[in-house]
Amino acid sequence: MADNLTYKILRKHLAEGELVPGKEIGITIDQTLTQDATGTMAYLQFESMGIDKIRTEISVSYVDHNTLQQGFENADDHKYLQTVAAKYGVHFSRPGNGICHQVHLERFGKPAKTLLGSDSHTPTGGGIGMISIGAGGLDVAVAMGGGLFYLIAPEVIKIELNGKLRPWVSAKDIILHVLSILSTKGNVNKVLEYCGEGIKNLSVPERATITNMGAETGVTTSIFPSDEVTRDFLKAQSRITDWQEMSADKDAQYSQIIKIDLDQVVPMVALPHSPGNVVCVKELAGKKVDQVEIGSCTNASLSDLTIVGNILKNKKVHWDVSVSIAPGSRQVFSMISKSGVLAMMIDAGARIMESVCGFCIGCGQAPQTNAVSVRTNNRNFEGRSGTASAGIYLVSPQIAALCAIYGEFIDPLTTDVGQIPAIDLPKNFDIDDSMIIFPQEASLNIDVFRGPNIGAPPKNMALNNQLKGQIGIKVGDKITTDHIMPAGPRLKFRSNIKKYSTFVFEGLDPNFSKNAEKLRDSGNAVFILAGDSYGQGSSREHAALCPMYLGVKAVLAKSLERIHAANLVNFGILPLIFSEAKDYANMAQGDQLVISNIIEALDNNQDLIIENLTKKTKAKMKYTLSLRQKEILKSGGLLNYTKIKSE
Ligand code: MIC
Ligand code: SF4
Repeated sequence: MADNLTYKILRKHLAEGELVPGKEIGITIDQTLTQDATGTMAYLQFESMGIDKIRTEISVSYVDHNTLQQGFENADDHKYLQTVAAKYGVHFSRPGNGICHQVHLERFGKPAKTLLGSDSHTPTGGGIGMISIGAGGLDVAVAMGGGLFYLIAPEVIKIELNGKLRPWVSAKDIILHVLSILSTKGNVNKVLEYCGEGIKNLSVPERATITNMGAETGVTTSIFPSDEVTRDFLKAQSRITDWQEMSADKDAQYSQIIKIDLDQVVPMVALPHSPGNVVCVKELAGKKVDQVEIGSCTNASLSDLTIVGNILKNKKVHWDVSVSIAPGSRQVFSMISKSGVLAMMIDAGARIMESVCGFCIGCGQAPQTNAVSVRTNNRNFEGRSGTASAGIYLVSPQIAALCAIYGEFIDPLTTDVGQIPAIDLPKNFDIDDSMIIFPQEASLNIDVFRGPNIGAPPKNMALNNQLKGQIGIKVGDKITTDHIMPAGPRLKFRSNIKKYSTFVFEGLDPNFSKNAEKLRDSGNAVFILAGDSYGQGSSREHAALCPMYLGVKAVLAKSLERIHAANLVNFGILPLIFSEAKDYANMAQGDQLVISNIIEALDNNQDLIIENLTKKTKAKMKYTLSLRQKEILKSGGLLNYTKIKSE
């Protein structure tokens, strides 16, 4: 049977189910990664499973999100992560070693393997030819313990790249172009598989920019074949033995084919407040820019920053623009310092930041009121930067560097900015893994450090046959996990669910959590009413865990995003979809609802009926749940389900 690359790797890892698009399958996971923001909860959940040691080939715990240490919380959490990693045999990448996806690509990613990460940009690993999927921390904890990861066998879309990019046009423009075709909606349970002669001219980090930001379309993952380019990258990382060739069979089948002529791609920009609002940079030419931020797991590789440095060389950043640069990893940081690129940046007037997520997740560098902030990362959700009134514009490093110099948007294809500097990249990267703590047998008896910010993960109760309660909030389309569970300064409370829960929906309704708690304490269920694509963006399971803690029992939406829908199930919250959109329109915050006969309906695959006592109407709700997921829901979440199964 001729397989595409995705199915080739999935077939090798298939442990349960039938590999047919649309059906639920269980796959084995070779590698996992966590980052600190989702990691503390993932390891607390892992600990509660009572397993003595991880069972994956390799699991890595990165600290890259919460690195601003204002107060004890983050430092305490780092120590918890370090000690818990040592105890269970997890590699620990210390704060400052770099952003999880960048470091994983450099040091651990392997073609043909499966990687599950508690971060939605885990598909970055697709750049090296692995099946890399983002999931909630609890799913990653289960995988670390040797459990399967369940997903819907995806439809695979072939993206054929032909030709060669023009000077000043880059990999970022390719993925922005793809986003302009696919948008951020309607791509759940699909995989983007890249091929065509055009990929030969794309390095592994460039491919990784494309697979990284593929997450914004909502697909399960994206992947490139493993070829000579992959081999050269692994060789340069002194990891040639990790290479193997992998590509699709000749007659492989795809559900859709998209052809892109790279010669025709132009510099693109995603306008506020969605990565799907893509236009050509030309359309913004002349628009004033207030801030430029270069970095993140999308665009902070050695080649990205070497190009930026050379564009800035012997120039000064515009007097009215604040420019910061954060290298993607310590390897990149160290190499640009030795090559002179760092000096080019400093001399131009750029502010140099730690190699962490930083500005991308709103930890520092919040722009001024109403700012036009030009950034090289992957998300520009409203308020994510830390300044609600600012607009974030997502571009390539090349365009960001031009904005830094000119103080306005410039299209280098239609304005004469000179030739793009030619850069020479070294044949070998500098290898120094001393900021990674490798697990040692001797440390297995270690005491795990727990600061006062660490609280045990709350548990849910088994699902009731009837839910009676109130709509706690009504929200519109494209609500992101950043809307549900704000990051930035709130991030440091992620290991303390009671405290973090007080910020649920903070920006949309500051009273939500107080009201929900009151309802919960008086024995009422809380319902969330949502439009299309609810739960876009990050993998943060706190967007399900904290609402669960506040008494949310069901999300009633027009449609739901993959990772968030899975997280809702994992925490025992019903993910329900309106059969008719008009029912969403007819409901309002405060409406009293009853859902009856839930268990029987789930068992018999029947729609659930919501009775709106306030409006005296009824609404039919659908759901897409596997048998396993129904059992998880009935048990009150994945932790309860796993316990019941092992008894
Ligand atoms: C993001 O880019 O939104 C994050 C912050 O990395 C999240 C993870 C998180 O919420 O901690 C993600 O992408 O999953
Ligand atoms: Fe970090 Fe931003 Fe990448 Fe998320 S998208 S992992 S916050 S750099």
